[in-house]
Amino acid sequence: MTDVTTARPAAARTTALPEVWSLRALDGPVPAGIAGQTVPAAVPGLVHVALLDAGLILDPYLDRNETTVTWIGQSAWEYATRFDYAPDGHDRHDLVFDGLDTFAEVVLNGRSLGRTRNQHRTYRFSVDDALRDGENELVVTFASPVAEADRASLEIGYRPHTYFHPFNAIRKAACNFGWDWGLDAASSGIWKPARLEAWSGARLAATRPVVSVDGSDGVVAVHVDIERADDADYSVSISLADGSEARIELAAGASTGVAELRVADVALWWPRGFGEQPLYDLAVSLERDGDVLAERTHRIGFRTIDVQLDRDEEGTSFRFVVNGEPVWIRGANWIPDDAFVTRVTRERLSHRLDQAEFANMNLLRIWGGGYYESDDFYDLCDERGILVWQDFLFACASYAEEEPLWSEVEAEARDNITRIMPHPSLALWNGNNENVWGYEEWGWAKRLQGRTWGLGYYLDLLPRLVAELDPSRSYTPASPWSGDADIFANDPEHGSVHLWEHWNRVDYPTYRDVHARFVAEFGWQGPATWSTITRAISDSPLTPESPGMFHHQKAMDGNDKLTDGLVAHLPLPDDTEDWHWAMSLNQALAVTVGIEHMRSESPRCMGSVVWQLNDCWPVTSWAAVDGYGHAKPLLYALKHVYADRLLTIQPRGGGLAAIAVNDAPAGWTGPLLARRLSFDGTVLAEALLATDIDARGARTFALPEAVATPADAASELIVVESEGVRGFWFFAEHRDSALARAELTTSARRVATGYEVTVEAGNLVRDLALLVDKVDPDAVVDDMLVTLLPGESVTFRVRSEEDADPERFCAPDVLRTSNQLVADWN
Ligand code: BMA
Repeated sequence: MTDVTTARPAAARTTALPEVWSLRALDGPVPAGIAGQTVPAAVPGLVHVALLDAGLILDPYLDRNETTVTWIGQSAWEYATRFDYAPDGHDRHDLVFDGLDTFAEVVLNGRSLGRTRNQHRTYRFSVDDALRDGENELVVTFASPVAEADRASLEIGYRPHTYFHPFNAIRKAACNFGWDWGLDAASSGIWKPARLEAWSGARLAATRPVVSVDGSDGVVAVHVDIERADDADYSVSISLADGSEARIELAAGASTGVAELRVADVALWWPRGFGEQPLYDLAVSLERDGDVLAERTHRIGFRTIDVQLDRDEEGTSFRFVVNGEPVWIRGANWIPDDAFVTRVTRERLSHRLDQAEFANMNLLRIWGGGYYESDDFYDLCDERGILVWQDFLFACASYAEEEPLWSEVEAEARDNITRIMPHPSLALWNGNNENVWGYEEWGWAKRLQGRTWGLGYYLDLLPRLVAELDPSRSYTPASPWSGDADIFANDPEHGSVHLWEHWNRVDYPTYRDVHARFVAEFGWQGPATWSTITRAISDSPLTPESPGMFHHQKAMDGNDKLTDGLVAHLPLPDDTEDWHWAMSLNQALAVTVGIEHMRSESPRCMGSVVWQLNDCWPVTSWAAVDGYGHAKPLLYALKHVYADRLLTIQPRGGGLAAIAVNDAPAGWTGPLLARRLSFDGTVLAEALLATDIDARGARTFALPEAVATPADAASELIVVESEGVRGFWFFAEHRDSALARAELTTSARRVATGYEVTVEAGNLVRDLALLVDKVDPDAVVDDMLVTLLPGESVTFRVRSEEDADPERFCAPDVLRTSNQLVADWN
């Protein structure tokens, strides 16, 4: 046991519990070799991770090993530890668990402290009747989450849900039971820190800084709740880094208070791309007679954030406005970064957010089938200016509103709103993922036979709790959401929309047929990077549908959809590495088409949140970063299409138009050159257009007919450029175009940080990419998906510590082009 705080007589004292406990299976279909064994288990941690660390199970991320660990979620588990306690003079002692996953009973020295049924809550047990001087034995048992979900689904009554288990009958991360990108591996464990807290008189129960901006002043109203063990007079002192201070007096009987601090000429917190992220330390301390009993700090930021859903002549807006400035959202959806989420460290989150920043993103939406994220996640977003949209944890299902769920949801929401609300990056609370849409369109109403389905959470309970605990934050009941319960939730003209028909059934050029106000989800599948696939799957031969590959594709008819989505654009290769490149490229092309269109409709459309940034294991999915953290080509496409300045060519009014979208803080004034070229580089027509685009503005330039009309669609393109920004339009799909074999002159050399690879194009080369992970799985290249006109060249910078032959980067399996896929096929 380690002392975490230095004790003064009256000061609360926190003692961490041991970091390693012992774990054993209690009952269930436990394999003979594991039954009866006790293994060390980290706390925080999960059963799967402990068994993996002990070498008792196969890595479920590899091959089809997932099927060999299903027994774990069907079994009951026991975590046990011992700790010493010596009387410390305090009169109250609590065991605090920040998270128990999920159906636990906590037993101290043989005495049951209570049972839990909600992974997303914090639990505090008073242990004064059970704590012993000297050695204490603490046991936490977990019932099978699979069995408990099944049992609860009968008790509370069937409710429609997606995928394999009734996750909606209990409060545990939905995707832990499998998803269309997820591993079906429900775990158990003490998944967040646990500790013993000793205190006397009173303790700080909650501190909620409600931030606003008043003229040039920053204002923070600090709400404080204490838990009392006596009737003494307490005071709370509050100080802000700028030197301002305030006090709350809590006389006998009073347990809550609020004090306001004002900062003159406050430095505003901005999302990235708009300004700095100044953070102010806010310290709150609970005192009695001058003695400090407890302290807590937050890092706050002063800004206003509104999400505006206003009726207008075109429907209903969906617009993020920060400090009065509309922000065009260049976002991605976020899922848990590991199927065993306790393995996600701050360092890993930081790396993932680096990748989001690399792709020029300014918002992440934490999707409701996962978790309320860790404090580290929000801290890092605060520092970087990445806005956070947080779903409440309801996804793709209907949810009973009866007890015990109603009270569990309320308790969970109170815990998490209070925990997360101090963060300036938090922009929006959202009631659920797709549940209103699902009710309206997926046939749930019939199956529900009049039962509750969750609307009471989204329209009543959750907005009430947000208004009470986090009154300055915006709330939407659902995603998608039209702004009005009487308007179809997924109406593109109203509010947020999820666009899935294109991937599931239609094709990606039809993104251009939708004139949305805000796209909160849309996406296209692609395989993981090659190094990830070959690390996770040992099939021989490895094919798109060999057993391991097929197992790592969780979407319904996923491979058929991949093929259907490819063949209109690119030939379907029969070689697996070519297939891998074609599908990876097509994923990037599809999302590019979608986002260029959405940005071209700015400001009618005010955001794109692509599905999805990350993965939780090695799998074929919609992610831009795969399950081992490697960027897929899509991440580079996002970097291009989310750049501050975008030039795109779009069909408009029967012809073509160049649209310049300027999300930079400065105007864009350079002239715009539009050329129709033959693939051999001959200029067939050109026009010089004057630009004058406001900061954060957009402008449409109709292209003259001579530029917009091809003589031979298969062998011509349009290039528009201005101030180093380029946009392309090809009149024909890749597969129907006269793209020839790429004529490349390459040179590669070792440099201090890795390699430099220079590629010169002798002819038109499309979508040049370096799949550097084939040389070194940890290598990172600075750009990808570059199109070169004849005679142009590009130098790629590869970060790598591997000592490789530089020429490897120029080999045709690494140095990829779409010419490779098309030329020999024609
Ligand atoms: C969206 C998400 C997820 C799903 C994704 C891909 O609807 O909300 O449920 O993983 O589609 O199908």
